[in-house]
Amino acid sequence: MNYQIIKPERFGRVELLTISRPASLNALNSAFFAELVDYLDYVVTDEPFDVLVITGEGKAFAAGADIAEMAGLDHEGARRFSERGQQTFLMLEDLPIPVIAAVNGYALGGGCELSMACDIRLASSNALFGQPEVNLGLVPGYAGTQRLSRLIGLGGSLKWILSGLNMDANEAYRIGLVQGISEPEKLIEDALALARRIATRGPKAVRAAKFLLRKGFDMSFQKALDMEKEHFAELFNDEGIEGMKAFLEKRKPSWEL
Ligand code: DAK
Repeated sequence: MNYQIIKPERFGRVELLTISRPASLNALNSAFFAELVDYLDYVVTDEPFDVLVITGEGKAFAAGADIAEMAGLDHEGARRFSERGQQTFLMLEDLPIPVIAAVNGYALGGGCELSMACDIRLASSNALFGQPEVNLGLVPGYAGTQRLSRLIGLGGSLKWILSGLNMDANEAYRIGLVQGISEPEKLIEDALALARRIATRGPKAVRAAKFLLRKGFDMSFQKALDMEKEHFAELFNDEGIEGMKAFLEKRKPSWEL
């Protein structure tokens, strides 16, 4: 597929994906979703790199679902619209590799929901987060009502979603929505540095750790522990052996097994 809106750029074992529709503040429209689904299909099938970083071009990460497109929907169309967004963001969340959102500006509505489907959020100091759907007489429709409370708790989520207020990067950091703040000109460098750091750890261990954290979150504690034990043991069949051997031999591990 020839992408018009998403722009992938490879940096070794890390890929930077830029949402590029700056005249509409990267508002998420049908064309964006079609391209993202195609791209995620390719990433899941080929796993051609180890960490994905997502950012936006210009002054927005994404200012929400495309209101001009949404305004024409009827009841059934809205259900499909919401379902497509939910499924796409689930695909993103379920990628076997880690995904970092480098939030460079507005992350509102669907844009905030997109960042929350990523595993880690780094924000530029001028980023603005919010779920302003109630200002439009709507509710978040891309899992915002569910992911925000899982990330920051119910009380804070009720405050932000019911008020439709925006929060700045410092507030987002304080409540745990973002995991780091960078000066705008350093954001991509910092996000790529974190991505490279992750990409040079044991690739199977990183994938297993993401899977355990994500899947275990919605399971009973005991079931999650059983699952952890199995993945822990599995790594002793290959990568873990090399990692521990390298430590004892005082050398860097070679993950090419
Ligand atoms: N959709 C479409 N176009 C948008 C947009 C959006 N979300 N946000 C901005 N734009 C467009 C503007 O219309 C403008 O276009 P032109 O007039 O130049 O053609 C251009 O981007 C630049 O925007 P502004 O001129 O407004 O720029 P400012 O710097 O003055 O203001 C702003 C920036 C981010 C404060 C402002 O643009 C703004 O308030 N934007 C809307 C933010 C917002 O409300 N976002 C949430 C969208 S609702 C559901 C499924 C999904 C959802 C809900 C329900 N179900 C199916 C149930 C998700 C909903 C949303 O995400």
